[in-house]
Amino acid sequence: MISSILNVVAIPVDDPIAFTFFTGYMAMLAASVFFFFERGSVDGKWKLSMLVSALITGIAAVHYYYMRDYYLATGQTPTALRYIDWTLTVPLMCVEFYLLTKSAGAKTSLLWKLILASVFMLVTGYIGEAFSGGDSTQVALWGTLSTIGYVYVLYSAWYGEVAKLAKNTGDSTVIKGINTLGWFVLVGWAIYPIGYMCMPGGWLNTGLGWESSNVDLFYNIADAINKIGFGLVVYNIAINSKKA
Ligand SMILES: *C/C=C(C)/C=C/C=C(C)/C=C/C1=C(C)CCCC1(C)C
Repeated sequence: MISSILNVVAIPVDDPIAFTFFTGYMAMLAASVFFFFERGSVDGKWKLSMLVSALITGIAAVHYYYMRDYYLATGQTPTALRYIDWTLTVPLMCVEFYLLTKSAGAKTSLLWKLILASVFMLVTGYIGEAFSGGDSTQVALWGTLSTIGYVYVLYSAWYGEVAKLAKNTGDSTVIKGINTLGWFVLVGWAIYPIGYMCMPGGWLNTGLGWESSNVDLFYNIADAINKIGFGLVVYNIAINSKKA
């Protein structure tokens, strides 16, 4: 009664997914405030990277605010909100790679290739999630297509253009930082396909009987690791790299 009058949304004590939605929201918000204010204390050439870090976690915070409500009100996965969030934040992570390697001559064509690959990854993933209707073949097909986009970004960060440009910066802090971001893409980003395979028709769901509600658990944990982690790596580069 009171909760409906005041529009209070309670978090059940036995619902870890609701818990991660709320914690995720708070963590993203705090990270965003941190990156935004720390932007003022780093060298000028890193200010834009810091702002992008703040935008990534800030955009995520707003989406978590709504996703948390959606989940609590319906008990369903907020697929559309999730993918809107990712479609804005993942390209911004590509912008981070571009900004970090710009001093070594990164061109906007690199930025567009990374954005194109990540948008391809997300559009195909969205089709798989929103329209497969629990059909295993569809889930696997769209998941496989999506993985092609993922592998492109992964390759670029480890062996491709991003990795080569990082070396050419001649700045050991940038080289180490990009290497750490590469690990985030390899390990942190790999959590997402695990969540994806928990949905009805996914291998972990049909094969191992993992609950489909785990989709959001994996996505929420992965988002906190990757979005805040990326920002912290950038912050670390900004405060430790040699002054230009
Ligand atoms: C802040 C959000 C991030 C870093 C989101 C990353 C999302 C992925 C790496 C998603 C990847 C997927 C696959 C590789 C296959 C299955 C479908 C996806 C979209 C979950």
